[in-house]
Amino acid sequence: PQFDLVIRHGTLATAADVFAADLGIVDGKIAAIGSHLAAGRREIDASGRLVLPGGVDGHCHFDQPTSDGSVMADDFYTGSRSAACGGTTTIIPFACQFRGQSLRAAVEDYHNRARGRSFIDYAFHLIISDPTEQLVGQDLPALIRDGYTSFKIYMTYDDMKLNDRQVLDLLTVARRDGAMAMIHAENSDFIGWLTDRLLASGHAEPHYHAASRPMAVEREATHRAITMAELADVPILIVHVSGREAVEQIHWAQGRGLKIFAETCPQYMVLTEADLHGHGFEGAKCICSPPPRDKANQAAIWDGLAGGVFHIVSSDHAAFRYADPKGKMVRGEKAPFNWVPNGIPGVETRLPILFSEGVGKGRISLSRFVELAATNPAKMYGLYPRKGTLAIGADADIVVFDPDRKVTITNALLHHNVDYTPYEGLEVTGWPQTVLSRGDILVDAGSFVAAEGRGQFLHCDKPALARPRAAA
Ligand code: DUC
Ligand code: ZN
Ligand code: ZN
Ligand code: ZN
Repeated sequence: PQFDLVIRHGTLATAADVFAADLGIVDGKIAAIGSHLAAGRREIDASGRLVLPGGVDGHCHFDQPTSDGSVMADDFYTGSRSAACGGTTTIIPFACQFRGQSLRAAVEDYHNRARGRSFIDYAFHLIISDPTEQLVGQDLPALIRDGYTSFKIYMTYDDMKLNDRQVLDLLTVARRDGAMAMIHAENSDFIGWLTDRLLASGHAEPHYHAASRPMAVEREATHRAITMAELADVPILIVHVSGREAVEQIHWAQGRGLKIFAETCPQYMVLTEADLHGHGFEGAKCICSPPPRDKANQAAIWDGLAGGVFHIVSSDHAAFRYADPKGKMVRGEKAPFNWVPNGIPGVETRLPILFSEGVGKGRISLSRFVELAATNPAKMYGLYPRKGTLAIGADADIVVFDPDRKVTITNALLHHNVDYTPYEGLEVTGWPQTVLSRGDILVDAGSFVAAEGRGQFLHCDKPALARPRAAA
């Protein structure tokens, strides 16, 4: 046969087009898209199915050490398994520097965590927590050259936050060396002050997490991040945008011609602050930062997704087991909210939720879905067109997606190593049926059949989107 694999009679969707075609794979790459393709050694009948580029999750945390004694639930084995089962074929987790550690040592540490473990291809973003002169002058530029072309900057969290001057210095490196800077925008002092006031008046239950990080905290930091990007004259990506006031800041900046990119996550589309209530300590299950807001903010997120303010949808998967002394209960189930590890699982449910709530409910088009979930993340991080689209020569990372399959999300269905999902009981329409990575079948009509460790490390190109305005 001419092809290793042919996917026949599906509806192909890219960020640009939706059309009926067969797709042929040779040596792990897409070799043909057309009608009446010749035979394959194996064939998949995709009648009534969508054929999509595999999802690219540009923001997830796996096996990242923490400073409070908690341990993330998912490592590269369970995390990449969960990703694949949800139709994601490329993950970009973080290599997080701890203070005093060289950036190169941090990267080596994460390579050791991922090597031989990941089921799917992966790249790393850097997290810079200690921008010494050596790092800014030598280490970061060298790593950017080596294919680590994006880094995250935190404006909050005591063990990672940088001050404005440090941020400006790093943005200057991003500009000169062509990296994409991702910014976690929340005002650290505001959070600390609000937290102290809440605790002093005895408001310690999990749901006070939301009151300690109101929208204004994120709005102010978003504005400040935008201003720093303007001063340094470099594009930035604001990650995990949670609601209207931050969307407004970004929209305002974009209207002034600044290259401000934005990411949001499913939790800001379907969860609200009410999910932080629950019996006893259960609200801890939905503690993430920024916190979920309310229905009006969800609507603002959808407006931004439909209208073009947002560029990518990621999971921000940062999972901790609930009933576990190394998880959400690291300080016991009476712990005040500020001692609960931040983050929720979501790498497996990202595509189904965005598809069902977005495409299924008529809020975004199918092409926009592909763009947000796969194409733009690949472009944002220098992996395009190898990843993120269906094109001749691209890696055959493909999802055969059943747009009609109704699923009630329940934790038992998922493949992560977490003892809950924040989306328990959520009904979605649309689920991945068959998932391929470089032509290998990882999920075969719903069953996970991948070989451990087959995932390869991806060196990222310098993203075109990171170029300053004048050079664009
Ligand atoms: N917030 C973060 O900033 N990172 C991981 C998870 C979270 O909730
Ligand atoms: Zn963050
Ligand atoms: Zn409340
Ligand atoms: Zn994160």
